[in-house]
Amino acid sequence: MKILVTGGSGFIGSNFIRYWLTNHPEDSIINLDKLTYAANTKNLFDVENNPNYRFVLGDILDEKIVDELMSQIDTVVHFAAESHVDRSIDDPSLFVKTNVLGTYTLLSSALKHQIKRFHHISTDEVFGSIPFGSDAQFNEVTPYDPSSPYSASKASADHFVRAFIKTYKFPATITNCSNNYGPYHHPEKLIPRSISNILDGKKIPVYGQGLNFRDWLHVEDHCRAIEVVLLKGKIGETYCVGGLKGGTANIDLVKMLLKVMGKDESWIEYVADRPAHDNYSVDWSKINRELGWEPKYDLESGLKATVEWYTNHQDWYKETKKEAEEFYIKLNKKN
Ligand code: NAD
Ligand code: TDX
Repeated sequence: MKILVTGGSGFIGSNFIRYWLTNHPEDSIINLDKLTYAANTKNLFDVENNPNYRFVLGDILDEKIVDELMSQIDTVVHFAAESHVDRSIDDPSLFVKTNVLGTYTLLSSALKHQIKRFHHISTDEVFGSIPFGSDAQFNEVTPYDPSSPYSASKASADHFVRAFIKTYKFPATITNCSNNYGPYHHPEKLIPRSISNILDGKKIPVYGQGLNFRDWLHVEDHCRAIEVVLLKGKIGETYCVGGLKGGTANIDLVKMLLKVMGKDESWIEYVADRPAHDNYSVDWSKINRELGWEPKYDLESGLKATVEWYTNHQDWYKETKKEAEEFYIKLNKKN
């Protein structure tokens, strides 16, 4: 395969590129990335000299660059997005541009160039929120009901992919996955923010009472899910991808992290809640039944490995963490 990866210098994209080049050395990858605040050029230092890898600095909204690259590849794996819910609440405009118009730009060019496969990476956040006390899970037929500007922009992008499939018989697949964690995760997000705060001698800010829940999926399990969909998935289909444990309350997750790091609960600081704060849990039985995928990582050992990775890579996050914490200070002053 000749793959165009978009947003390959971010968290999941860089893990995917490393995974794919290791497991499919016969394939080549072009990584189109704008290098926003969320990217880190150190994420792919070890593949930079791989002859099957090429980096192109550019925006998915730039039709000229996108058209030029589409003529050189047969498959697209589309990760590029503005990905942080708190930033979307602060200013939704870039989310509409990148996540909606950017996806549309890629779809039109891919259609024009008759590429063989377009795989769109989406999120469980498009389905809205699971009520407290319910053991329901999102699946492929759950109606869309986004809460944040971020999830609304991802839902809109998904609708365009689905409309292209129906209208033009466009060869696309979609995965809606739950919260990823693992190496190279930006320190603005809960798990890396918590670990790096502790390493820096600061408390962990928990929104509200910490009762909201997330379904944690190790990024390597996610990469294997994308792989199985690319190799065996049915064109036009959506697959939901989640972790082994299901919904875990943020406070329980933070306590697990503190235990791994040998700290007590005095390191928790309860702060103002996020507006429209959702709960997520994903039923991954379709991808299991039809394609044989299942997650391998249990949350306990996955978190232990992640704490170890961050402890050994404190230089990797120093600069990006500084910018992230400045963003949070600004956001708190506004609210
Ligand atoms: P990220 O924020 O870490 O990385 C996004 C990357 O996209 C960055 O490298 C950034 O520079 C690039 N990018 C942003 N705008 C661009 C543009 N206009 N043109 C080109 N490149 C651009 O994001 P992530 O956490 O790796 O998420 C990747 C994808 O997975 C996103 O589509 C996100 O919605 C989805 N997703 C993420 C999670 C998660 O837990 N992280 C869960 C479900 C779905
Ligand atoms: O400091 C914090 N304290 C806290 O309690 C932060 C940053 C978050 N939280 C809470 C809010 C959420 O309930 O932790 C949970 C996780 O928050 P984030 O790490 O911001 O992730 P989330 O909002 O769940 O979204 C993530 O998963 C789905 C990704 O950022 C999205 O791109 C993806 O689609």
